[in-house]
Amino acid sequence: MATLAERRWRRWRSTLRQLEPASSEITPIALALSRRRFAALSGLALMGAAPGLGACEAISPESLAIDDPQTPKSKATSYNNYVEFSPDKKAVRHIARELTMTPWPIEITGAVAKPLTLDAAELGSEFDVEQRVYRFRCVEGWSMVVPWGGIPLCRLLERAEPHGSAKFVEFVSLERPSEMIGQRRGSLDWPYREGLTIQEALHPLTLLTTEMYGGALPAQNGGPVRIAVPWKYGFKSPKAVTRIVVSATQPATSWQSKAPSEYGFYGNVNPDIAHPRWSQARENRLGELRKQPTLMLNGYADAVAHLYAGLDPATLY
Ligand SMILES: Nc1nc2c(c(=O)[nH]1)N[C@H]1C(S)=C(S)[C@@H](COP(=O)(O)O)O[C@H]1N2
Ligand SMILES: [Mo]
Repeated sequence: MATLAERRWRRWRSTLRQLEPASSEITPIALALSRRRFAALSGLALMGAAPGLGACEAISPESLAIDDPQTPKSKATSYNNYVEFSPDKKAVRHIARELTMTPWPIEITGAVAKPLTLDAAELGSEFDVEQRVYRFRCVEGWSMVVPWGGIPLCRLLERAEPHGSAKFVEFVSLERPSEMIGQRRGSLDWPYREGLTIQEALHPLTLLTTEMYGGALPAQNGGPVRIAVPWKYGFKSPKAVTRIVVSATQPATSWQSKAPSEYGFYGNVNPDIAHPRWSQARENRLGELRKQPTLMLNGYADAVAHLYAGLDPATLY
């Protein structure tokens, strides 16, 4: 009997074969950056092609344009998954108002030559803030289209100079039960933790997000700083990030630890692979009555499918 993970992997493998025939493995950072396959695959502009570590690829704005109408701000900021505050999506924004967002130190540490700590308030003066309209798909079946503003995560990572052994990046959210009243309950093992492979973390679509709809990121949406990874289910976009840890080993993540058969480490959007309890083929945009088809890798397959050829069968969902 094939396990659930094996069955899921088989379906992923056949999907990926169609999308991208060549194979790659999780590689050390230097090799990942030398590949430069992202630009070739997606037709995205490759700028500042410095050799070796620290070359962050840029994305041309045209390649990011999407036809989908933006979700009204009132919807995107009033229906929130944020277990640190409440399991009630409509209550989150009221409770999250209590969160003190200054000061907000963000530490980049672990397998890096130059660990650094920055305050969220300094990010906008230290780095260029880019505007990105992304699709966002929750694993529960609702979705939205949001104009975020933020800094490509690779810009921060390059400043910290990851070691050649770096293979993963872990994100640790705030733990402050005095304000985050949901943390007084053991619904998750606090703090909320998420993670990406180093290639995913360095991918130019991965955004350290500080703005939404042209203003500061509200507390209920993860302010002052969250991650946005548009080709993955929403739980892979952690809110209230305070620590970014580069490591050689795969970090344990909150949802995977809680329900490993339901939420994998990768969490990639795939309409062909059902959640054990519901189909993922369709989604409901916030504010819309009808459901619409979910796109492979949330519509970002051309840009990211190459990241997933040849991965460990047991983990790719
Ligand atoms: N720290 C933290 N990050 C989190 C969550 C959470 O509960 N805590 N929920 C995740 C889930 S399941 C989703 S769908 C999105 C929701 O983001 P939104 O409220 O901005 O729509 O945040 C993700 N990031
Ligand atoms: Mo979610």
